[in-house]
Amino acid sequence: MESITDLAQKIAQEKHPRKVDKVIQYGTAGFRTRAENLDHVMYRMGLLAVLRSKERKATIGVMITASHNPEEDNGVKLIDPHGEMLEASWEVHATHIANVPDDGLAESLRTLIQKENIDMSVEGYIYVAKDTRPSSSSLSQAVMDGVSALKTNAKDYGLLTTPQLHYMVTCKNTEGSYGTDTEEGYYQKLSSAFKLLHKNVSWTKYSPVTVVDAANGVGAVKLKEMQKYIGETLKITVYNDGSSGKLNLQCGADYVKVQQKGPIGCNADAGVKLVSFDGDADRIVFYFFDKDGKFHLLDGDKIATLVAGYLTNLVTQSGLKLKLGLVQTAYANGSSTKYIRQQLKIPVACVPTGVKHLHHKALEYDVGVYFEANGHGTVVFSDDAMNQVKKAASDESRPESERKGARNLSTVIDVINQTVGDAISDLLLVEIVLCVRDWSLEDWDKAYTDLPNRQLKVKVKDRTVIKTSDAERKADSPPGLQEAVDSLVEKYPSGRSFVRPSGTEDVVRVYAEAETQADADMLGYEVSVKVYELAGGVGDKPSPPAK
Ligand code: G16
Repeated sequence: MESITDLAQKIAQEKHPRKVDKVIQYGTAGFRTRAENLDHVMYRMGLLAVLRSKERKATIGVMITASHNPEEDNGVKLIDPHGEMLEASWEVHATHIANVPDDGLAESLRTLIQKENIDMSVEGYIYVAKDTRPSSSSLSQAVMDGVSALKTNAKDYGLLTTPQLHYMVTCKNTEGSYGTDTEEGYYQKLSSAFKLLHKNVSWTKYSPVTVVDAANGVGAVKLKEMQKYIGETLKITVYNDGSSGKLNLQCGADYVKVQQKGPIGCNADAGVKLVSFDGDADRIVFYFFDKDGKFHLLDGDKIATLVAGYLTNLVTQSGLKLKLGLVQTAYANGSSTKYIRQQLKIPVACVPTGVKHLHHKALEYDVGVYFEANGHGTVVFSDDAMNQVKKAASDESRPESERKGARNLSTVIDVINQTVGDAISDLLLVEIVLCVRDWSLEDWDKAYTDLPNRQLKVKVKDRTVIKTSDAERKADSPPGLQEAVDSLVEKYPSGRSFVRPSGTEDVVRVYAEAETQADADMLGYEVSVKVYELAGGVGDKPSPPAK
């Protein structure tokens, strides 16, 4: 009789054969490449999700998205039981299963089952969702085929933002204590807490009007849905909503952050609160134009400082002794790190790119605020901190002011999607802080001034030749590259630069900051040339910045 793994292989060979030889790696946030090369990967990730689910004895999530990448790409992110990204040791299994030749698939599955000691009689369960890419439907079907090949049930949510699926997985695995695993449950929980915090606050400078560029992605659909629950409390206008433009093309959080300008279709008066999501709505950046038409960006660093400052106040007011910390990556602007240390006086850690690293580090604090400069981040509270807050909120022996602080903290916790960075939840959180502080975006922007910076991409033959250490701030290989970067950096006042291989695109990323924009642009360019020369650049050499 054929075993279940043999059967899974047979289905792979017949319906989802591996047609490409190129090895694909589980990157910063899962597999990501041209959609036409992903069918077999998706089928196999359906299989892998089932094994992970049986091993963890919990529901696992599979999100079909390539987030900020162009529409032609697609990808898959696997979600572990507590809504976090797939554990690193299983990323290795995922890469192996994704790349094994078709006729070796059954054997590889058996080896994995044995290695992880998986009890195949345990019933697994999988939650699946997808973004709005044209390729997402058939790729989602490939995942479902993988799940059913191992005789396991799945719930297909259809269209969701990535953070919504993280949320659903957590709700299911906490048996509802985190919330209800439905879209309505998500909107209800976040919007009720938001409205409660917004109530009875008066303002003169804050504006409850926000204009959102949804990157022509799934965030548009879901934010419009959220608006129904929020009502008049916050008036959201959504554009780049997928009705005409292409996903992430000249729009979205990544475009705005990297290009340091408004997206296509952005046509706002001075001071209007503007926001961009990315393609799967797990990133958010804010910006505005001042009266001289100058563009001001409030990125993940600024969001982190705003939120951390607010939470610190609430913790102090509640009288609780909770340790709050902030986590950033090398992309964090030097001015933000200085502000966090010197003004907010909050401990700050630096980890490699990828929310999985930030999330993990943030869990070391009672209240861990983490944000990548690109707008990807959230806040996590330890179980103990959540219990303390809940208890303090109703502890009659405490002064009313402390109870009020704890009550507000407890409500804020419900606005936050703690499972992963969530553009919709982060939007509501920022709105609360701005409203309570009675701040316009200009007021928020004044907290500190970013050092001018530039991000560039360099195409190389094989980006894995670049190996980094010290939270990606040093390039250990190829030989000579770090020395070259160091001597370039020395030429520029307040200069800083690093290079790292992207985990979502086939490029090497270069970051540079300096005291003036011209210096940051020149430093970025010079470092890019060194990458091109020393790391096997292909195509045109990087061109100098426009004068
Ligand atoms: C993903 C990750 C982020 C990371 C970004 C860019 O974002 O979740 O943590 O910052 O990729 O990564 P890289 O520089 O390695 O390409 P998203 O929004 O695309 O899923």
